Amino acid sequence: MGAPEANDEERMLGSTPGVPALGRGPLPGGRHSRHEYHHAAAGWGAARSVERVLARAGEPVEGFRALLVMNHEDGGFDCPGCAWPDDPSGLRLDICENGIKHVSWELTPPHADAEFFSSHTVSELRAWTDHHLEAVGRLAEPMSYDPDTDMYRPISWDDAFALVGEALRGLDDPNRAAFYTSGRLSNEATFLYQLWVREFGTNNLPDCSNMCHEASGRALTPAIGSGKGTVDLNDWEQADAIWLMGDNAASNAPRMLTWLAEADRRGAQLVHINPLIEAASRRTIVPHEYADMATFRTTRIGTMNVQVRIGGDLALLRGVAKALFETPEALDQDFIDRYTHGFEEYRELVEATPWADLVRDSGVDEAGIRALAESYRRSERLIIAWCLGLTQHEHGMDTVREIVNVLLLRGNIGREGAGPCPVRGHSNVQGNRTCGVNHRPDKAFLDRLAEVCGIDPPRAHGLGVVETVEAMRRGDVRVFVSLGGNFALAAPDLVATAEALRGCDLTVQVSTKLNRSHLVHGKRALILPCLARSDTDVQASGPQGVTVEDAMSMVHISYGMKAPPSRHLRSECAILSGMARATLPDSRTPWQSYVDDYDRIRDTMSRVLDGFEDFNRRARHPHGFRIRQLARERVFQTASGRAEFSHAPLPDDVDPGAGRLLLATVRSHDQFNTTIYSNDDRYRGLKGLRTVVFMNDDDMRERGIGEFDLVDVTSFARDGTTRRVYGYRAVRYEIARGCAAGYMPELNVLCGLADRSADSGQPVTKHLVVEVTRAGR
Ligand SMILES: Nc1nc2c(c(=O)[nH]1)N[C@H]1C(S)=C(S)[C@@H](COP(=O)(O)OP(=O)(O)OC[C@H]3O[C@@H](n4cnc5c(=O)[nH]c(N)nc54)[C@H](O)[C@@H]3O)O[C@H]1N2
Ligand SMILES: Nc1nc2c(c(=O)[nH]1)N[C@H]1C(S)=C(S)[C@@H](COP(=O)(O)OP(=O)(O)OC[C@H]3O[C@@H](n4cnc5c(=O)[nH]c(N)nc54)[C@H](O)[C@@H]3O)O[C@H]1N2
Ligand SMILES: [Mo]
Repeated sequence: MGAPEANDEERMLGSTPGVPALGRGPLPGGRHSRHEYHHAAAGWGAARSVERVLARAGEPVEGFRALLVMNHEDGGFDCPGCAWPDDPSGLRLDICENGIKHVSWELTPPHADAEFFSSHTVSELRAWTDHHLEAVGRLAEPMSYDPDTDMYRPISWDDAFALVGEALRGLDDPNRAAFYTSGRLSNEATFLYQLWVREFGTNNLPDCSNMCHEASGRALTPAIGSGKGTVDLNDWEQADAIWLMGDNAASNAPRMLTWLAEADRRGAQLVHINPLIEAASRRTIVPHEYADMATFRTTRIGTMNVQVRIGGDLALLRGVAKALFETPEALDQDFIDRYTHGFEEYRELVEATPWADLVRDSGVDEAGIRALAESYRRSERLIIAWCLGLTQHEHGMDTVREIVNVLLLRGNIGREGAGPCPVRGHSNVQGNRTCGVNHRPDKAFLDRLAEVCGIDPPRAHGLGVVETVEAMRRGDVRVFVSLGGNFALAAPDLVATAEALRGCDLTVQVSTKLNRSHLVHGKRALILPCLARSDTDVQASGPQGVTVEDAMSMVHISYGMKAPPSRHLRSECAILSGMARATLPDSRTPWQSYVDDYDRIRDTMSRVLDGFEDFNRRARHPHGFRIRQLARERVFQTASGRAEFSHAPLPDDVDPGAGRLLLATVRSHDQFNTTIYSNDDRYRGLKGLRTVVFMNDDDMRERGIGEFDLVDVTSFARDGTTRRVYGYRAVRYEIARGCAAGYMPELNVLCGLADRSADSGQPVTKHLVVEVTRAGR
């Protein structure tokens, strides 16, 4: 592993013709390999990989102690990884390989300190890969960018807050600032954040949801009157069919494997709908079954794999509906009559759609679609779960609504063991929305906020992620504040996003680890280091807990367990209150009192937020509480007061054009979004390489491309512009014909700002139109 070189920055962008691109993981040693993965998902390979990560983190004993209480009812802290719920029965140990990686990565020593920053210029650090930046360790103290030396220098908290306040008060319009959130922020910090931002006077609250499940929330609301799923883990125990659409559970929600394996054991139908055949669709050892791991006994999971083409899910679901309509007894007519609206129109639309169109658009033959419908017909209770494979598309909202349509046909909403289940990403991304991070807040929420908090919140909608990048590029947004996350690498079109950030007067990053967003900064820049979820948080009234909401609307309190790695760190609530006071000197909001005792934040929240009554008491209940979900009780707060069938036309963008492919950007097994642990992707059988394009054998042969050949990838954006990465490697994979896949964030280069859904505003990062050619041609 060599030292980084100056042109490595270019190579990470893949922008040098004829030179192999560099991934954002550890510097590759030049060796990469491919093997078929025959073992179970989450078996011994997972255990060994955990060992390696813990060894690297350097604090195995502390690390293990923190891990063993993670996700447990008595005093543990909530896993900062994915949003899959804990097991309320406590019967399942429920820690997973990837959760362990995320926590141990958080528990690293604070080596990103003043000494570190005084030894490296920012230009020098830019040539480091993103893995190396985070591997430095935890951020140790507040730092401010000094343009004269091109280095970050220590700054006191008071001076940092004053700088933020001054910059914001100096703007001629509050809408010239934007405030980003990544989904790890606690509910309490989220509430303070949006309160500060709205009291300051803008709704510019872009968040990672804008790139993640925005389509799910926006589609579910008009369909069932709530933007959230209706199921909980009890339903997962009762379902006799579970469809997993566009979700790589083995890597991204490993604790779900437990539930899939149990469902399989009781004979439930499990269907994986994905253009890639992923590991979780075959066999697994569920994370808590250590005895099984010792004996290599695997649990079969996956009764059916439906290899849809990219963007073909709506057509597939409509085909299922078409087959169901052939046997009226398959429909729950009673439910449809009592609880739904728009059924006849939907039936006409479906019946008028020829099989040929459905087969062409889904990429699944008629027999395959009918087999799926038959499986549904045989199942009494169906859960349809989905993740990014469905949302990061132009027609993501229509597809989510088609899921609801298909569930409604057999009365599968509002009863045990059935319903829609968006699998959320970040551990608290759902809670961020509930607690007010939303650039399109509804009137009722703003009215309550105004009344309870005595502020006058702005009413006009604010900017989402891509709109923020565009506004920064135009010079309309001058100050950018980021609570967690890594905007510079997570947003589309990395080159345009970097230009946008560099144009700002001030960028402020509240973070735990060094990342690209600290190096791609505004004229002035601050790094404000905060406590992580695993750190103890002591304020005037004593140790503080914070709450999160999981993907199934369960809210529970969590306490950090470990002494903070540096005494200079502050909690997110304290940093927010410091920035708020400096920005709003005349504010009547009791900022300091909120920080002294988070119960006071929760008291205010209980008066503003629906379903948070008696918040302080209920959050301390052993497993917290479930936010009431009316759709679960078949009360649909929609325009008609019933669940709404939708009537979208079939998407018109499934054919990328002659010679072109549709490319989906996905995660490897060894990364958490922009945090890259290694260059391996165990379940896909790949070692030592991230700059790859997974392709179908026939598509490779047609282009004269062999395994590991160097290829260039050109993308065609909607505004007619093209983007290119050079020096990637083709890898043969069981992926639908005409489709390709590669890793985010490397391939974010290929997604133009114009490549976003007109419906949801989401970048279409699972639906890029590309050409793959042998390198140098
Ligand atoms: N370990 C780990 N856990 C994570 C994360 C992580 O990076 N690492 N990220 C977290 C976050 S923020 C999120 S949002 C989730 C993401 O969880 P996932 O949604 O599982 O993430 P992706 O890797 O983007 O993969 C999406 C899946 O969609 C499939 N797909 C692509 N296009 C289509 C399509 O057109 N139709 C269908 N049906 N499928 C398609 C891909 O083959 C892939 O299996 O995971 C969360 N959990
Ligand atoms: N092409 C493409 N692009 C994508 C996606 C895709 O599938 N394809 N997925 C999108 C999705 S689903 C998402 S959610 C976004 C993710 O976008 P982000 O949420 O912006 O990115 P992360 O990589 O999760 O952020 C990691 C950083 O968060 C900071 N951090 C970690 N823990 C904490 C904490 O407790 N507090 C604070 N303040 N900071 C912390 C650390 O400094 C770390 O470097 O990316 C999106 N971008
Ligand atoms: Mo996400």
